[in-house]
Amino acid sequence: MTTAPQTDVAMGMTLELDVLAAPDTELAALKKKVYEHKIVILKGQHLSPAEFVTFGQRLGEVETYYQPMYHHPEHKEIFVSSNVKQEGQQVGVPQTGKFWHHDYSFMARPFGLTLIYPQVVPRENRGTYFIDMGKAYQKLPREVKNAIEGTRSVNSVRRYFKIRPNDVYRPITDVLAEIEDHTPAVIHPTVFPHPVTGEPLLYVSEAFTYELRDADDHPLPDSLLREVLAAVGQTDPTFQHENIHLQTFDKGDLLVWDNRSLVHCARHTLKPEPTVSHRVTVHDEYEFYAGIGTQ
Ligand code: 7UC
Ligand code: FE
Repeated sequence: MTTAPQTDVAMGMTLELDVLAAPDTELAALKKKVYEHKIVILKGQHLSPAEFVTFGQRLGEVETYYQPMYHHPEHKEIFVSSNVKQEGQQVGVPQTGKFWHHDYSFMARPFGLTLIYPQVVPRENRGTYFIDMGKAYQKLPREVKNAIEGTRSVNSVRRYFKIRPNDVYRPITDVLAEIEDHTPAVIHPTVFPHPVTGEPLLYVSEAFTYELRDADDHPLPDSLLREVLAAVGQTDPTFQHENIHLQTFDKGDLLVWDNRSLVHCARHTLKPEPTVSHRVTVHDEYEFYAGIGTQ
């Protein structure tokens, strides 16, 4: 384990890999590259939906999204983000993830790896914004680091839960109560070491984190959470903050990223362009953070 900040490693690298035929040793090497560079772009992929799921299963335990509305019609393991109708039918959900978040941080056991395989790539506004929350943590002012030491973050999907077709005509209080019942707020450490690199990671997001609590479970002033989110770049409406990285991709690219280290935000398209992407999410062989679920 190293605890040194990885300030000299650039975010994102490309790799050529036959993801189905590669031996397990190469998949282990791929994961090491993901933990080191945070994003790996696998070029020139031609995978069917079933093969994409198989690749995910080769990397670990695939997590199926908790809401069926997002599922690929034939492969529930694939989360579909799409604004393109198929035979007049909506498949998956349009406009997903247009807010800074870690995937599944509102769940008790988030996953370490997110895989995105774009199917229809927009011509103009392609790409996803990322912030490396390990590097962002290193850059926090000392007094902010001190103020959040030993604190915990409280996370909920409630602000970004999507109204489902069947929710039409339901009283909003029923929908809100259902969200709290099915996905109650969860508590994670505000900072935890990456299980592989040892790098301290700041685990808060503008979308899902709604409160910080001290070690005795007392809420901290909202101003501290707002200060942290602003300092790392998650409240910059221009996306010009120095921590923000725009990762572009082409058709045939398959992105694998470190969902412990990175927050991401889908690009706000200026024009409504067709966009479809398939996502598979994977628990790697490490605990999300040491001791998760035992507190
Ligand atoms: O519709 C969406 O943007 C889905 C979001 C609330 N959750 C994605 C995730 O994996 O956390
Ligand atoms: Fe996401």
